[in-house]
Amino acid sequence: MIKKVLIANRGEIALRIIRACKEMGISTVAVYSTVDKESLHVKFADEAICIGPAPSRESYLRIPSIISAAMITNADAIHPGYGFMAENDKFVEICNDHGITFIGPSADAIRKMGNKSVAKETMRNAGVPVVPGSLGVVKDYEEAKTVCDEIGYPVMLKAVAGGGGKGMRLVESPKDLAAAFSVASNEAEAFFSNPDLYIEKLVIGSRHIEIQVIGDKHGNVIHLNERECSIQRRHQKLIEEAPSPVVSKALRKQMGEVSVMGAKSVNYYGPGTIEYLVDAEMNFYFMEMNTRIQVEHPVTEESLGIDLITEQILVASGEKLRLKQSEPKFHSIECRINAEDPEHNFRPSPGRIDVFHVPGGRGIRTDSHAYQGYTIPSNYDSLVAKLIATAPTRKEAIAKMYRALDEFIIEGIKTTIPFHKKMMMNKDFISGNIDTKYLDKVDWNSL
Ligand code: MV4
Repeated sequence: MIKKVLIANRGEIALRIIRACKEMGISTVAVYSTVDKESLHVKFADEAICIGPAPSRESYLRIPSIISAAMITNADAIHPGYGFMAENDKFVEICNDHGITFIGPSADAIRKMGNKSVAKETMRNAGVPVVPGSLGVVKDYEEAKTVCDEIGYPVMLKAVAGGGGKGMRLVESPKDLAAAFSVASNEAEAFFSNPDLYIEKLVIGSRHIEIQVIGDKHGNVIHLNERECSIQRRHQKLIEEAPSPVVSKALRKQMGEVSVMGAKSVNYYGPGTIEYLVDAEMNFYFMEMNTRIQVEHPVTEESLGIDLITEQILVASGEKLRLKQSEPKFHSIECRINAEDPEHNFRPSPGRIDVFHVPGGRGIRTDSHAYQGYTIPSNYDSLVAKLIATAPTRKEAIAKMYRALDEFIIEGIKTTIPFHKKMMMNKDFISGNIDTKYLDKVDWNSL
């Protein structure tokens, strides 16, 4: 059993992991950059080690510093949270080489899912529906032309090393293909040091619905239903919920079953998420697999009454899965409260929080590393808090969320609270009539 965990992350997720460890009787080691010295994850961990200056490259992304911190403190495991080291297969191998348990999937599973074209082929072979397109990488314009003429326009050129909306390009007609192919390939080389592209037919009017899976090291994998994540802006999710207002029991079963098959095909263990595009006819297509715990994991937890981080640590230490697959028991919604000004195009608004009053009451959960007097640094993401409202029905969860947003008082910085209050009153949101283009005319070429 794991006795001491180093948390290779910051912010709310670091605190979330520390809380789970404490409840499990596991010691915790926080790492932090100089600007994060006053953050709650540092204050609440049993030990804390400074690993460098503010830029992530020199701290949270610096492998030797993280491994040294784990060795010095005798940590037997590292939890990567999300972002930073979470999907770095080399980091997993380095942990293994040092006898440190990486709390997450194998390096091999991360590598397979990290290459989006390999991931797609792997999923297709496992019986997961995929968007029609090229079989693997398209090596040049000639080959691209053949594929596109066959599947028909519009098409999406996607970087195999991309993901999360990075490295995609829409091509509306054959005359644009040659230029788009070379630009996309050059950009992919510049951004990801890998020029390889694959091609898909454009799926229109789509929703983003994802399936949570979890596996153990004994080959067991289950799914924990879906999350609806269609309220996004520039590929940043703002609202997530579980279950989706549009997924039937039958569709949930079907999406869940193929997701389990897909995860099993890469011997997946730990929590993971399989993302799907779902079109207006409720056809679903594999997009990508996230081989980490995600920001929005709390809505799955609250809809089922479980603790995913606890289960993640248990399976990492070799225990058999003890969760049982089951239908959602509650409806849970998460609003991401970011230090951004929704009235000015969501521009970042870091700075000192002068007033911080957190809402409470039945069915309300606030995951946050912030407090009154804390300064949101400008070096990292802008997440200040995740507000999660849970109730028996979606209608009640929305009403509860509105009430909690109204109680949430943050002064000193601008936040996305006013945006969320509008959304909770929006008739399209209330009716569940939302797709991924709801918030922005999709800027397909933004990298
Ligand atoms: C697509 C698509 C339409 N057709 N692929 C964006 C994130 C990345 N994981 C894949 N993405 C998309 N891939 C095909 N063939 C539309 C998107 C997309 C999107 C997907 C989910 C949520 C929001 C989105 C916003 C814009 C584009």
